[in-house]
Amino acid sequence: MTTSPIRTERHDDILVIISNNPPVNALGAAVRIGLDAAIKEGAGDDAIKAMVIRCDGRTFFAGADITEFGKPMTGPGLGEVIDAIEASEKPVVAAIHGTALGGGCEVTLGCHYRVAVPSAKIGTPEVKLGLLPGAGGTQRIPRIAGVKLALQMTAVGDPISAKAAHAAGLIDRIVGEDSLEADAIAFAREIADKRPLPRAREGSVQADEAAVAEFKQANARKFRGFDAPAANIACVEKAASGASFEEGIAFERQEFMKLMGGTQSAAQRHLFFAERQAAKVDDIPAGTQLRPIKKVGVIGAGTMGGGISMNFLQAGIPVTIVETAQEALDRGTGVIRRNYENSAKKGRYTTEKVEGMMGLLTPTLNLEDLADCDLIIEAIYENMDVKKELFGKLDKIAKPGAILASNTSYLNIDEMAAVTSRPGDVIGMHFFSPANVMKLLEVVRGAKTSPDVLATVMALAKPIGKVAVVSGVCPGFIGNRMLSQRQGPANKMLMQGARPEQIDKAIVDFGMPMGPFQMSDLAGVDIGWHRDPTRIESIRDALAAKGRWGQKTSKGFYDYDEKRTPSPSPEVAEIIEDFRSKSNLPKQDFSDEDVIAATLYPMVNEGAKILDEGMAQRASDIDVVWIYGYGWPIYRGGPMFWANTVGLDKVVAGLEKNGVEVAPLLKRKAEAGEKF
Ligand code: 3H9
Repeated sequence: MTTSPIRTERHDDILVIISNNPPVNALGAAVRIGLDAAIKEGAGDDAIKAMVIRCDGRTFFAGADITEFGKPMTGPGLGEVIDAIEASEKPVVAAIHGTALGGGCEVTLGCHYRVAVPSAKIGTPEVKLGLLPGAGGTQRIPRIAGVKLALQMTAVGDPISAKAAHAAGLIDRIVGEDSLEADAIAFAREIADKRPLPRAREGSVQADEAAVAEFKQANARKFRGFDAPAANIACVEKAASGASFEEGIAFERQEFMKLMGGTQSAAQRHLFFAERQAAKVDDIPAGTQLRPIKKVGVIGAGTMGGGISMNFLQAGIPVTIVETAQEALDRGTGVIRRNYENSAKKGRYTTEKVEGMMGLLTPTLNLEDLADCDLIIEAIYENMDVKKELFGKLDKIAKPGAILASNTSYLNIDEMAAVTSRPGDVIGMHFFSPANVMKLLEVVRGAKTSPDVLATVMALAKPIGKVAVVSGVCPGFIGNRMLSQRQGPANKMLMQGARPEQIDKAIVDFGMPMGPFQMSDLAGVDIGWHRDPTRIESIRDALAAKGRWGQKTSKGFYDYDEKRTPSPSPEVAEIIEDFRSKSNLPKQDFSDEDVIAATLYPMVNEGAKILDEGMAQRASDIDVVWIYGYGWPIYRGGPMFWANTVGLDKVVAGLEKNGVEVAPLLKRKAEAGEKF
């Protein structure tokens, strides 16, 4: 027989109910069964006057056990357990540390009282899994804390601090950081005889239609495409509608089940596990000794170098930043300071914090100053010869054991490693622009990269707020290699009569932040152009020759006004028509679905090749790259997950129809009825 994760301890007249279910005390079946039994134990014992629920380990219950979702349920449901706690005739006190999240937060709301340590956080992040708090949270939070906070907590899902929760009535007392149990027991004794017991279900909610309208408007952009926020809002509105608690709970259940059965929640739960899985490198043992990274060097103070530096400064790691000219160095450090000061204006940082971070930055023109750095990242322009020369120099300057990294977005890491005497210390760290904002870090493992170097860089991602994914060495790595498959079909559709704005719109409606032509305009139409205005072989050449270089010249595939609002360009339409009339491709009408199939299926196809070649460890890693590096809609779970939902046979048929050679792995999986 397995032992229960729940145990009880008696402290005279107080029963302490303790959960020990590492790593995060998820509320799985055994925990629910144990909690239910412990409450009955307290109720049935005349010597017990009150109960305290607390957790061992790093956190209070972090929610329902997500791995149980979609499986048949055993034991009592979480809602039933919470109802039993609330119905208890003896007071129950939640003693919170770490993060009381989702179902964990809902357990506390079923308790009659809540105490927490100052560092605790409380929240209902279910919306981030495409769900809603389905164990009474949407009905109890507004009854305790009002509509406004309930909307924020459920539909946005960010946890709040113990202090904020205390102010809102969600926490009754903040107790000592190191004396949670003793203080909770003392609190329980204080209130043991107080009646009536405060029960959240008995509270009433003040309707606040203005707050709902304002909230919806303020978050419209953030919620675009997602189903769960609206369901969370509807539940809170139900609570405030005068409906009884039971009616509210029935509505909550109905909405929860709808979301749980949908593709969006499946996609969002997939991402939750994919993100954590990505951090693991299959052939590197978990306990691998890491190299200490106490000081970082960044070469290049341009947009990338500056953004990369900011990540480390924010994490409290000193950075030495190198440029070749004083002016460029001053400009780069000036931009970093301005970015921080702007964040401070928005309340994200205090001025002291800004000064503290700037104090960790050492600008220099001397490459030799990198000699004491544990990690050196080059972020200079993409030219193999120049990078090789730089790695040769670094090899002589860097101290033994220092990690030498390149931020290249497509060049061969092995070639750079080969010019050094220490190829095992060389690795790719591909940050995405803006590097201080985008969460993805593509870590490129060279043929000779040592396991401890890879493990160190993977572990470094967390403190600097990145999600790391390992890629093998291939042109463009995982992300850009797949992206390169999108432009060709998009251009081909232009030649068949589609308009840039039509293609972009279909892709934006799908949920991507921008379409291929909007992206060209942002990146610069002239990037990679041969720079000969008389040589016009493509639409791109024609645009570049006319100075239509994108947003930076206020015209590219679109015309831009002074606020950078794009509008379709008659000149571009003419250029496209000119090319189209000279081509022998038949004119065609494209539906949005045609655009999606033509542009995104080839990306999935390339993903299958990447997987087959072992350039990505797993399909879910590819999904993480696209969600955190390119803004693929989270509710579609990434390109490989999305392909599964479309049906791999349909993807294959679409590729064949468009004359694309189907990747063998994709074909095999489709034929076998398998998924990625
Ligand atoms: C819910 O509650 C629904 C109810 O309203 C209604 C029910 C009817 N379940 O993140 P970490 C695993 S929905 C199962 O690396 P950290 C995680 O996969 C839930 N497993 O640690 C990882 O495993 P591995 C609402 C879970 O310190 C390990 O724990 N709650 C769960 O960086 C460590 O996780 C949430 O959405 C779970 N609920 O962060 C909270 N949570 O080591 C989700 C974690 O094998 N969790 N695992 O890769 C979190 O936000 C973070 O894990 C937390 C810790 C902040 C708690």
